[in-house]
Amino acid sequence: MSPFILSLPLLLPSKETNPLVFDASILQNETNIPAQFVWPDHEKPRLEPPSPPLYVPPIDLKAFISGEPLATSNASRLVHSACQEHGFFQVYNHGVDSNLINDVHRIMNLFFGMPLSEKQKAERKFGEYCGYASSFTNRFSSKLPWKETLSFRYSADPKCLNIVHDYFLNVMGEDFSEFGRVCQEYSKAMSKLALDIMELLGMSLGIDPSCFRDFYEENDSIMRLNYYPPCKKPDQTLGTGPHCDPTSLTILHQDNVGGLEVFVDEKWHSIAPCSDAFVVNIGDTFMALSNGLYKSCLHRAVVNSNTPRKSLAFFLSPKMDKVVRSPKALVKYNNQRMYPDFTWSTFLEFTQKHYRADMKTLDAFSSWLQMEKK
Ligand SMILES: O=C(O)CCC(=O)C(=O)O
Repeated sequence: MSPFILSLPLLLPSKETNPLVFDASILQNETNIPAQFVWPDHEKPRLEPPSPPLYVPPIDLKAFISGEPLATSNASRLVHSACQEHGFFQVYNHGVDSNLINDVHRIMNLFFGMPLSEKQKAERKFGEYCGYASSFTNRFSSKLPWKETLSFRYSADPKCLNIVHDYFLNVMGEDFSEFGRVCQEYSKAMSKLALDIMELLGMSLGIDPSCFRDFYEENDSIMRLNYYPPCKKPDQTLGTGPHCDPTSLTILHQDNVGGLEVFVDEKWHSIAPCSDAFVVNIGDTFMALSNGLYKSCLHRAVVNSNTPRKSLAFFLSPKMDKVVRSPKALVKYNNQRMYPDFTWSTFLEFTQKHYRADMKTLDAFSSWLQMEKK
């Protein structure tokens, strides 16, 4: 057995007691990757020939915000068709300072470059969604993703002004004050951007643009830093397995390495990196809010043999107790409500107990809610 698997036995031991851990600094040089990271043949990525890129319309957000009628209707039209088809688009001229984005990439290099024992000070506990995790090893015993992540909560509630900074200080100590400050600032910028995008989504659905902006004003979101070490067998594994985001809206910044893929028309398509733009996608909760008009689509990340890859994902979510209920104006399209009312806290709990690596989480959750109500 390879030395980087720190605990025995090889198969997943009892969840709380003895989780597997991997040390990326060793694992990235292994030519035989551990069986837990080898995905079944039908799910292995086809790296050659590369999947054709997906067309994700670039939206000039500044032009949209300016309110200029032509720019506004163009943006709204492009977003409407992309979200009906697959739920992915890109925004540029978004107003987020490029120095801030570079700062997050810089601190990520520092964080993930630290020895495993240091990173483990922030280790994510079983059943929690915040903290450092390598490969979700305490949740699954097979099909492990080839990545390390650091996740933390962001809240736009004015009572939680320093929530991210405080998190870093509490779990990592005073030396991480600068990390915390940068991540706090970045999360705040993402929250602001998400609210602008919510206006655009509202307009594209033909409803009052303030409707969704107001709904997410005090959002309770999750920020995740993804670090994908190189892998000597990139055709055997996946950095992030196929999944739909249960959250509302994801705003992703990827470095220039590439690896994000989306499942459209029964094929995996890449989304080329663009450092000036953010990739935006609809999550399950917004799909419910739009009464199923906008799609939450299956996506994944592949890895490569030479270059580490980084991505920053901001997962917008409503305040925990807000009721997710599609506005009346959107019900007329389908003549019925597609999903029962729910709160994000119930859905979050459900996803932690009943993980599904397919497009059916929202359907399974809806059925479960209806059963509970009977
Ligand atoms: O890294 C990427 O490109 C995708 C990340 C992702 O899908 C996730 O963190 O849920």
